[in-house]
Amino acid sequence: MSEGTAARRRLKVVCPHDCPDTCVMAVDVEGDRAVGLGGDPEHRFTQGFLCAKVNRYLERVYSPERILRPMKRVGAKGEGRFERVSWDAALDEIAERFREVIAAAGPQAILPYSYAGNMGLLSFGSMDRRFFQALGASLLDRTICASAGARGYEATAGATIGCDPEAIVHARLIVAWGANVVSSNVHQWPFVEEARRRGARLVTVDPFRSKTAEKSDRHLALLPGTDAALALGMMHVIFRDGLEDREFLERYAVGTEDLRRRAREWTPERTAGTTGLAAAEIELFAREYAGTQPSAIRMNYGLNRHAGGGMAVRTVACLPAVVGAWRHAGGGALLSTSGVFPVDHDALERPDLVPPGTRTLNMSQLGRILTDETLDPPVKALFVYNSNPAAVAPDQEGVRRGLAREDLFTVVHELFPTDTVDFADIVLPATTTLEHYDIHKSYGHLYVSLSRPAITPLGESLPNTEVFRRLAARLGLDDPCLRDSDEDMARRAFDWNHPRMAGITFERLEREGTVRLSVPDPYVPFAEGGFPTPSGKCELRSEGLAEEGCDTLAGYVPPRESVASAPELAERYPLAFISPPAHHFLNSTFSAQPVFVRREGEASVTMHPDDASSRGIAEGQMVRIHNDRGSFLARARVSDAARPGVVVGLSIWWAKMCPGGRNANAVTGQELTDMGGGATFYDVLVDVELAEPAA
Ligand SMILES: Nc1nc2c(c(=O)[nH]1)N[C@H]1C(S)=C(S)[C@@H](COP(=O)(O)OP(=O)(O)OC[C@H]3O[C@@H](n4cnc5c(=O)[nH]c(N)nc54)[C@H](O)[C@@H]3O)O[C@H]1N2
Ligand SMILES: Nc1nc2c(c(=O)[nH]1)N[C@H]1C(S)=C(S)[C@@H](COP(=O)(O)OP(=O)(O)OC[C@H]3O[C@@H](n4cnc5c(=O)[nH]c(N)nc54)[C@H](O)[C@@H]3O)O[C@H]1N2
Ligand code: SF4
Ligand SMILES: [Mo]
Repeated sequence: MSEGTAARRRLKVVCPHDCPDTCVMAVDVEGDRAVGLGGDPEHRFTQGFLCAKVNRYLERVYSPERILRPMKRVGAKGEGRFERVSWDAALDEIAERFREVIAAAGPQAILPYSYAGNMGLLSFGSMDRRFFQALGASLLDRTICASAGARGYEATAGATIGCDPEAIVHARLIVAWGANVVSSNVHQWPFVEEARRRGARLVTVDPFRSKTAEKSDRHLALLPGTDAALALGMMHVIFRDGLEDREFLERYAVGTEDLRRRAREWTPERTAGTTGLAAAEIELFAREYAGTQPSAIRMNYGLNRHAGGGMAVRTVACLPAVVGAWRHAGGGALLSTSGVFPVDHDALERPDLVPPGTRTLNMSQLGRILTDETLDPPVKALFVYNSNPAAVAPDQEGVRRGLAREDLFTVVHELFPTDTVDFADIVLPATTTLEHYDIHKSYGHLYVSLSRPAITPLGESLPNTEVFRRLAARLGLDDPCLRDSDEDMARRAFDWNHPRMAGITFERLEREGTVRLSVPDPYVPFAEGGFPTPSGKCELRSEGLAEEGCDTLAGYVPPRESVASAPELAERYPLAFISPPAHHFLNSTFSAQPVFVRREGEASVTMHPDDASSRGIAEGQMVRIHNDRGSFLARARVSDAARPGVVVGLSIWWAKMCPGGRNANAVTGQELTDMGGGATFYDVLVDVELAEPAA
């Protein structure tokens, strides 16, 4: 059918990006071309709109910059010069190089590197895992985002299950805690607004006056990494004044007396000293929190990117039990809804294929992995997909040194010529969500969705699943699961017999596209206890943490790099540096799309007028942000949106689009969090200096 005469049809496709909202989009297609796109008006969470980024998705799908054919490196590593090759030639070369690596150093010298560039259950982790596991490659611990917070939350509540995001309309007090809802969870915002129309107040806990803090009734600008201290200070006031929900604690929590004793040490004055807040602010917030029910704490991951990130989330997650907020619809805490979905990861990923004794490498330490000469076997082949480590991984200098190794064979499966692509030996073209099949859970709502292709893959692009299916065949791997179709895998993506899937079948999903999990509406998971912890209660003390070398009682683990905890380092680098998401970027996705680059302007850092003037820095000047790990250049924005002592560089820019070719991760480090082996992106001390001669 020619395009001109084709009838227009509307199809539903799921947004696959790493975002809690997991929107369903309505896509208008004529012939084989998508011509329009918007939010699905029938989806209760999407509510008919998309974010500023995905509204312009067709510009991404049909971008002239898109990688549409396999390519092979012709320039030096890092240069990004390639020539076209056929899929056959590309797959043959990968198979041959993998065979050589296996013969010389064993299969564990091969490392897959992926994260959540695509969160579809198939694209994120299915045939890829099967392939690398059947091959015997090193395993990757995917820690770069949420592993600390998830572990901390689970220690307290048992699973990443929290209050129903839609029920937040019933809350009377909403706390955005390390969460920039307006930018990174924008479909939660209408529910917050509705609650406010009904009289709720919004308090934001964030070192930076984010877009969400700007729109809040109150903003508590604490020092980075001190959230657990604030939570303990609140508990001090709550217990001291008898504002706790004694009955809830007695029936549904363990460790209350221990926590009460610990909180006694956290007087408002001590808490003020640690958090940089005023004692009166802490008193007021604690009483407001305890006295306003239902109260909902919407955490996101901002507070988990610190040395004590696991404990921070764990301790904040204790607050709703202390005040009994879990009793009410719209009360409690929410970090992620992931744990509500009975995903059958074993069926998707087939961990039974992993050869015994296979090592696991932590993705947050890629620089070390690629440059450590004592690693046995060393990593000789790297396969990157769903990720852009040259821009997003900490310690950029280390990562780049590793990626530049002449003896490292690197494959990158991508849609765009990212910083990481520049280091590839072989580049493979990937599809967008409009072009492939997938099935989705969400980490910010309670709906399961099926996503079917709306258009034929552009150029020679292929979905992740098909690339690994073809590679498995090329390498002669013969487990039948390596030949499963996408639909075969989607049919096994969930435990359909789980009570939360009651009444939901694959066929129903095929008919309806999106289905709410079979949980009460509103879902009030812990109104009568029932925490999925070992004790069945909310674990203010969690014995399981002892094995991980952590304090079993909720508490405070200070930042690794702060003026208080590293005074000697702070003499040279006195400013805390955080690099949270820019409104128009999604990690480093969209960071080269012209319309969003225009809207974000250029890489910048916001610093408080006091910190700027003491360094002779004025608005708009080019500055160098530096520490012992590295440095990058950015435009200075002088504003009290950053609290004194804190510098904020909204991220993540492609490094090659920044002056000097480095972004914020030039100064971040590879040290890990207290729990979950997570990255510590916001646990960083720097100094800032003028990078241009004074006017
Ligand atoms: N537009 C947009 N949306 C996104 C993303 C994006 O890049 N852009 N990224 C997606 C991904 S991968 C994720 S994980 C989520 C992340 O979404 P969020 O968790 O909302 O983002 P974060 O950068 O983790 O930080 C949120 C806020 O925490 C603040 N913060 C930093 N350190 C601290 C601290 O120590 N304590 C407290 N209380 N606050 C702190 C930051 O200033 C920021 O305003 O969003 C997803 N959605
Ligand atoms: N300084 C600093 N660094 C950070 C953070 C921060 O706040 N500050 N945030 C951290 C966090 S929370 C996260 S989650 C990580 C995110 O880091 P990444 O997971 O690397 O996320 P992106 O940078 O968005 O890169 C994803 C890439 O996957 C590609 N992609 C999309 N769909 C597909 C597909 O179907 N197949 C293939 N093969 N590729 C696809 C996209 O084009 C994109 O280039 O970054 C971390 N890094
Ligand atoms: S990035 Fe998030 S908010 Fe934007 S369309 Fe996708 S799921 Fe929705
Ligand atoms: Mo993330």
